[in-house]
Amino acid sequence: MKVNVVKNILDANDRIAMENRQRFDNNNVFTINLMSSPGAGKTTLLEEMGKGLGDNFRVGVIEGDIQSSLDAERVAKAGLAAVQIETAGACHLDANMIQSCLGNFDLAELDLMVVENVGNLVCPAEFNTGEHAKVMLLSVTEGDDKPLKYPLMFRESKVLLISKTDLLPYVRCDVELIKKTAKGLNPEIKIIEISSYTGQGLEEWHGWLTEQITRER
Ligand SMILES: Nc1nc2c(ncn2[C@@H]2O[C@H](COP(=O)(O)OP(=O)(O)OP(=O)(O)O)[C@@H](O)[C@H]2O)c(=O)[nH]1
Ligand SMILES: [Mg+2]
Repeated sequence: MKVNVVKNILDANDRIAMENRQRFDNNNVFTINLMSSPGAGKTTLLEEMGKGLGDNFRVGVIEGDIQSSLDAERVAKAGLAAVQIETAGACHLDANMIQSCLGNFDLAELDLMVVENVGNLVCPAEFNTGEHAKVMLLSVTEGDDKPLKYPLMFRESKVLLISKTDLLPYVRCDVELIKKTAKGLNPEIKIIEISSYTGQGLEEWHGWLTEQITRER
């Protein structure tokens, strides 16, 4: 009985996720679900994306946080159209939350939508929100054992951004080990080393996004 209840919730989420996906596709909006532990650098990356992509593409952002609108305020300052969802305790975003806030955007006016999920290395990977691709960050300060300890997000993501590489001289982190373990879990995963502080890897990241946006048009 308990198993059935859980299954029904996930079925309902997938149904709403399909409706969201249909709306994104109808409006030619490429959508990513951006996930990581708290503080791995998602919002800082979005601020850099505002500078790097803002002239060529119209970008919308849905910010998910347990509390506060700080992240939406940051990305709005960077020139991106932003809406904040406060989950009031929930540790992830689901398809219903995304559907409830899509009315805040003129989707026909957007090229790219980024859903910045709640900072959490586990639960966000369990829920489809209707995105075209899940993208995750793992910062070098979190430890090179994380793919083995938290495998689901690495399995579900199309892209792994290894972030804060400017800190590598100061931490014990084997980036090659992260890559090898992540590829073992998900052979198709694309991996880019990035630093929002120095700009390392951002051109490649923006290039990948540009390819996907152009394909969705
Ligand atoms: N050294 C270094 N610090 C970074 C980098 N990117 C972000 N930070 C710092 O890391 C901290 C957290 O960054 P955020 O962008 O707020 O992280 P987040 O993933 O959005 O955090 P949550 O939304 O709370 O999960 C801030 O102090 C940033 O300045 C980077 O490339 N290098
Ligand atoms: Mg953030």
